[in-house]
Amino acid sequence: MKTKAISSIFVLFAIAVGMASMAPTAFADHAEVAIVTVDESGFSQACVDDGCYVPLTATVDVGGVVTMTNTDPTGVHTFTSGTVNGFTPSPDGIFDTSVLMSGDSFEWVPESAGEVPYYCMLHTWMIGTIIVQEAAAEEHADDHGDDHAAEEAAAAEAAAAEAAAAEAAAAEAAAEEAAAAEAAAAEAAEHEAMEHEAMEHDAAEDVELMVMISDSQVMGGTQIELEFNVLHLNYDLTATQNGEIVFEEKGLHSMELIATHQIDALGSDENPIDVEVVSLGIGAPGDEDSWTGPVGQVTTAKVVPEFGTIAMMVLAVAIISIVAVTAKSRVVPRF
Ligand SMILES: [Cu+2]
Repeated sequence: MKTKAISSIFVLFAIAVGMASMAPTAFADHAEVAIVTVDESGFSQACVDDGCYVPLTATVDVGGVVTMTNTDPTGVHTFTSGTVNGFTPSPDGIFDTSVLMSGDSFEWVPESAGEVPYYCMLHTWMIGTIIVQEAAAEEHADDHGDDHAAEEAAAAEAAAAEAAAAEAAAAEAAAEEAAAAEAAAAEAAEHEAMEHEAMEHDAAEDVELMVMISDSQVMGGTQIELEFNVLHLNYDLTATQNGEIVFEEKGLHSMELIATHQIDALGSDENPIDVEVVSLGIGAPGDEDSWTGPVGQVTTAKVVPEFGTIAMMVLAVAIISIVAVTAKSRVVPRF
C-alpha cells in the first residue's frame, strides 16, 4: 500500500517536471502562454522578489490560451484573478483555477484586452500579472523585435504609446480599441465597487475563507497542519476518533497563515480521525466585536495513516468557500 502510494507520488512529480520543461516553448508564442508555480512557494516567501509565478508577467492575445499549472511538487496553489491588499485578497471573478494539486492545470481563454492581476488564495504573497493584448497589437510589437522582457514590461503602456506615435491609421484604430477597452474596464470596476458596497450594507462582506488541513504522523501521534488564506483567524478545532474527542481547543487564534496542532492519536483505515475546524471570525483575539469574515463554518477532514511520514504530502484536503453567513462548501476529494 505504501509502495503504491510512493510510486504515485513519483508519477505526479514526473508530470510536474514534464510540464515545467514544456513551459519555455509555449511561452514563445502569444497565442498561448504557460504559467507555472515556483517550487516551495507555499512554504517560503523567498520567491516574492523574482516572482512566485513564472513568468511573473505573461502576455497573451485575446482569444489565446493561458495554461496555468501547479508545478510545485510540495504544495497546492490557486491562480485567482484579482488583487491582494496586504493580506486581504479581492477576487474579481475573471478566472479562478480553485485549488490545483501538484501537476494539475487550468486553461483560461481571455476575451478582452487588458491587464489581469492574479494571486494565490492560499499564499497571498504569490502574485502575477497577465497582459491580454489584441492580436493586431502583438504583430505590431513584433515588428520592433522579439525582446520579450522589454515587451512585457512595456505592454501595459503599449497601446497608449502606439497611439502617441500616431504613425498610421492602424495605430489610430488600435488607440480607439484601447480607449474602448479602458472605458469598459473602468465601467466594470465601478460596477463592481457598487456591488461590493451593496453587499456591505447587507453586512455580508465577500470574504472567502479557505482552510486546508493536512496531516503527518509524528512520534506516535498526528500532527495537523492548517493552512489559511487569511491572517488572524479565530477558530475552534476538534478531533474525534470512534466518536470520542481526542483533541478539542476553543478560541484558537492563528497570527500566521499556517498553524500546527499535535493530536495524541493515530488514525487508521478502520478508525480514522475526524478533524473539524469552525471559524469564529477574523481579527485580533479578544476583540470579538470587530471580527469580520465567515463565522460558524466548518471544514472537516478524515485522517488515515496511508502516507506515513511523508509529511510534505497533503493527505487530506478539505476546502471551504464561504460568503459571510451563507455557506457554500466544496470539498476536494483526495487520492
Ligand atoms: Cu499558493
